[in-house]
Amino acid sequence: MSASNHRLIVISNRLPVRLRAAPRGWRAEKSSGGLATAMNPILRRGGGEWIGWPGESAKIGDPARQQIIDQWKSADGLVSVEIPPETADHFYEGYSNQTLWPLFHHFPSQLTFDPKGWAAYVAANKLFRDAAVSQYREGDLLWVHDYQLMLLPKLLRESLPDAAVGFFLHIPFPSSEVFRVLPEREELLEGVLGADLVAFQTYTHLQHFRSSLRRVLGFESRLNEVEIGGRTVKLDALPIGIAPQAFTAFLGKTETQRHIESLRQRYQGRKLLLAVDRMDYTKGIPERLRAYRRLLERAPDLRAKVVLLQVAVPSREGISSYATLRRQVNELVGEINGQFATPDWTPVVYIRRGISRAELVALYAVADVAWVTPLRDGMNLVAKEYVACTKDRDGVLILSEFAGAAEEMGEALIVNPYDENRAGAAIQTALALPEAERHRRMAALEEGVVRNNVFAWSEQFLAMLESAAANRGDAPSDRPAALDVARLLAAYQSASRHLLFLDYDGSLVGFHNRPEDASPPPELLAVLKSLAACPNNSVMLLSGRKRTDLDRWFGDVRGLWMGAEHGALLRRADSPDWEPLRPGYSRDWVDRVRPVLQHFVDRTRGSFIEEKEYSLVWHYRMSESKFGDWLAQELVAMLEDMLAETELRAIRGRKIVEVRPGWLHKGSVARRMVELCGPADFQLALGDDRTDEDLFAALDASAWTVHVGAGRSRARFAVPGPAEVLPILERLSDLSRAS
Ligand code: ADQ
Repeated sequence: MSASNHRLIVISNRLPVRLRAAPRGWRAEKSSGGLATAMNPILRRGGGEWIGWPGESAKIGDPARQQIIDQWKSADGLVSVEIPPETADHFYEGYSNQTLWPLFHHFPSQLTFDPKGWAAYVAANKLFRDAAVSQYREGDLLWVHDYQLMLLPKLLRESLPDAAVGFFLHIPFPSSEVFRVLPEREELLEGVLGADLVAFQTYTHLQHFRSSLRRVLGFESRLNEVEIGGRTVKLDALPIGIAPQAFTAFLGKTETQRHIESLRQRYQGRKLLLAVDRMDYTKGIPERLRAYRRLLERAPDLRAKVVLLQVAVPSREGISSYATLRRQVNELVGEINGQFATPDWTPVVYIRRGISRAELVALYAVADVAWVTPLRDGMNLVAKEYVACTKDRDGVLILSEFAGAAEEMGEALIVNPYDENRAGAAIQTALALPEAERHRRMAALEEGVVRNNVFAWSEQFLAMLESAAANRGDAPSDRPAALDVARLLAAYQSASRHLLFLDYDGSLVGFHNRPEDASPPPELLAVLKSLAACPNNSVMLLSGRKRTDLDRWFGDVRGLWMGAEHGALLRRADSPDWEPLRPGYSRDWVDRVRPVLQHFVDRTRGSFIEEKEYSLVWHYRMSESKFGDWLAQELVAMLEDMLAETELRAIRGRKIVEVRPGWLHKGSVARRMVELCGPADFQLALGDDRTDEDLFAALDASAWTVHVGAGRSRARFAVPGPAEVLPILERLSDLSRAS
């Protein structure tokens, strides 16, 4: 159990209980899902609460209904969110289940845009917000679940800025190509980013999310975090598990044993293939049935020796695509049985209803093979439940490569559910596996299921949430304050040693269409000479430019330190030579990356490649601005994938995309400079773009970090543009001369 003393508030679309209209009054049904099993002990211990929709919106305010809801609240800490029927329909069946669900499972063909869907989704998320805000007490942990509530983290952040908010997505996050189909893609991403921690079932989903942040919002993220509005949002992959005991405990019960006995008798001498699903098009039920039919056609010796038992619990029956699926499954079952059945053998046994835990556990215990082949699934708990319940570790799991579970259950037979031939062949392989092999695989799977159980999962999530919330403020405020020049001058004057880092393009001079045109004006050269000549000063010009540019323009400024190519090359104040930050570095990669950039040059009139010793740069300042920005976003996303295994990074600057080694940034060279020059009680860093952010980050918190231009930065201060910089440097130089 987590050591935390914080109270937990779980917020999910559904409560772990459900209200149902009965002929006379109301009925409450309990859900024994994995989430409820995991959360209940934590909620009970900390006096926590669970906020959700009771699953029914009829007759809100009816006294008998209200009585149940009040009792849930006082006895079990279950807080009902009342959603008016009209909103509930468009929110739940509409936007959640007919837009987000199909799209997130890579089924754009099933997508419908309900015109009232989005407004209802927003309205419903606000109702959840109101409920959470009314229950919240300082120090509580708010844990938001799943795709129905993607706007809630941001809504909570606005109402409760200091609250610890976590978000877990149970379903897959789709590839950015699919995600960006959504008209409301920006709002959804920004909604989720209101949380302190956003977690997914697998790294693949996490990577997809990061790629959408990049392509849709233009946000750069690291593997495990992203910064927004001065906050750090932690990102992680935390695969959900089951509560194994909640299943194994049933193995010993008389009722389960009775079921096991009767199943054994009924299927004696035959191999039982088991499939258990919610009736949903993502679960691959028709595909499985077709694979089974193909198998029976191709392997006549298996006929009468196998039985496929398909349990499908009805789900979302009000949605037409689900009704179509149901018909399709009915037909396939009828066809297969019609084609192959004999008086004493039915090839497919089809159960279309929910079954009791005892029946389910009995089926898991006796099945020779579990056939778990969703077309797409966030995780899939059936796979884990089967593993927990196989008796004497005998049994084989066939698992779809498109289930999140496949990423951690490598000892299963992994199949592509769309490949009917191979999926059927996997059954033959499973049935032919030697006993020792079956045991070996099942023991390894079981070990994982027991270790990575749902309690470990929730504890890990909550521990990470606490730490993420505690460190939320570590991200520097991204809105620097206007620079108070008088204070800067006073600090300079009262210090005895000064260290100055000056970026060039965009900071000391404005931009030119061609980089070679940006030569320094005489008054700038004069002030640099004067500052560099002062013995109490160490002044470094730190630029992304090539050394030849810097030599040509500043080679005769005595006493000036220079860093070329973001500091890959260093020229000391007392030397005309350049020394590399990493001697012996090989630039073999350039020939591989150049053609990619060339491809973008060919598509974008006015853009060109600049080749440096340590990097390649795509410049698009002269091309159409919106198109260029959009292509740059695409290019960086593409390069991020291509370069994932290398030390190279693709970085966006002002109207450029630069590819260079990850270790090469202004922060490294600034640290080296501090080592070489010794301590200074006044540090100033001036810069205008992304590359300067590394410099700002590397300096002490007391350094005068100044962002040149508008917009976000981790610098403490800002000035409007390069025009303001020269007069400041001139006044510093006057002070130097005066002292
Ligand atoms: P689901 O899509 O509901 O969950 P899944 O993980 O398979 O999918 O869970 C289904 C649950 O329902 C299992 O516990 C299973 O035992 C039970 N069940 C299914 N059919 C049943 C039947 N006929 N009778 C009784 N019980 C039945 C979503 C995501 C998943 C993710 C979970 C948890 O879609 O990918 O694994 O959340 O995060």
